[in-house]
Amino acid sequence: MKLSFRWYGKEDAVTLRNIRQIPGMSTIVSAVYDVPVGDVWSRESIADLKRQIENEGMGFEVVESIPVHEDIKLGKRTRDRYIANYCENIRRVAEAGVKCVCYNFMPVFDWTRTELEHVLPDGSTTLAYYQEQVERVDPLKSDNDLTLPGWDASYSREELRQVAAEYQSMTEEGLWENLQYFLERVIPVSVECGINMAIHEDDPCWSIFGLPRIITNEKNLDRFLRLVDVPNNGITLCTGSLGCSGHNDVAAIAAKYAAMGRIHFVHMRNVAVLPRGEGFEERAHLSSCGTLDMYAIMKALYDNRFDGYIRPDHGRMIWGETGRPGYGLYDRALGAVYLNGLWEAIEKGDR
Ligand code: CS2
Ligand code: MN
Repeated sequence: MKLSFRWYGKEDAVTLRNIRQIPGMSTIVSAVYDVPVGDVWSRESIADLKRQIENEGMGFEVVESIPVHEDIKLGKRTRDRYIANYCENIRRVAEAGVKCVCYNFMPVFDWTRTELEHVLPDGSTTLAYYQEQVERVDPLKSDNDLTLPGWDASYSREELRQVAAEYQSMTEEGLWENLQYFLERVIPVSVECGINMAIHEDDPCWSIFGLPRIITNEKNLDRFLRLVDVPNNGITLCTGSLGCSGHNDVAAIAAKYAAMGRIHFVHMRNVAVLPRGEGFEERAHLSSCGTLDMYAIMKALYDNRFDGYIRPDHGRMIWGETGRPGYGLYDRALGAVYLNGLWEAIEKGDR
């Protein structure tokens, strides 16, 4: 495995020097964050990221994310222009030495939580999703002033309502068709440039606000991989996104797709799944802190010869740290060290 860490660029309170000091850290996961979704990234911005990262002795090999414009997901006529821009971004990051691009295909909302600072018994704070709170928020009613943390702040309330409303007539099948249209155009470019495309599962992995979500379980991942059946069309295995539903056996899923060579990137995160569909809380990486067996997942990857990138996913806020929800330094660094430990033990146990 290649240990990696997400960095939000110069604006990030976590510095590249901080990250470099985590043992075993080799790769930075980043993106050009200051251009609107759908635009072409400048070569200068990409080169600048690369230069900063390499100056700290690490590599810039994973992009998370090149976001997919809503017009592509909606299948609008304007999508071809955005797909052309997407392909151009793939070419440009490939020129800079990037090997893997993470993205998602979730309508309107990326990850959704209802609390960003849920206090755990040890005084740390974490991201949590309570179904009952989600049900009280309906983004389709413009007179409803409730919002959820993590929503794209670039949308005004009214724009959010409008874009969400555009999906009302779309079925899951419609979204599948638009995903296929996108992949049929983008994957050949990624093959040509030697980039592995890695779709991120929907987070959480079920429909919210009546919007379709399709990258949610093993059956749908099978279908996804068959849409364009080449190795470059692969997945980001996000353990927390799949694992927040008790129906997904994450270790079995890891084993299956690693054996097929279709996992290019892994997000390791532990969650506590609440009973009776009440939701989930993100927890420390250690298996005993949540529902997921992190050892079993790492072993499944190892046993099936996974050799892609892994990063610790969201961390809690601990030791008084404040910052970007899920993306502080301390708990993610603890996560990285834990992943190193699991991997070393699995590897040596195998000799
Ligand atoms: C990330 C996502 O913070 C997170 O939960 O995993 O925002 C992720 O970057 C996107 O879904 C991938 O496009
Ligand atoms: Mn993730």
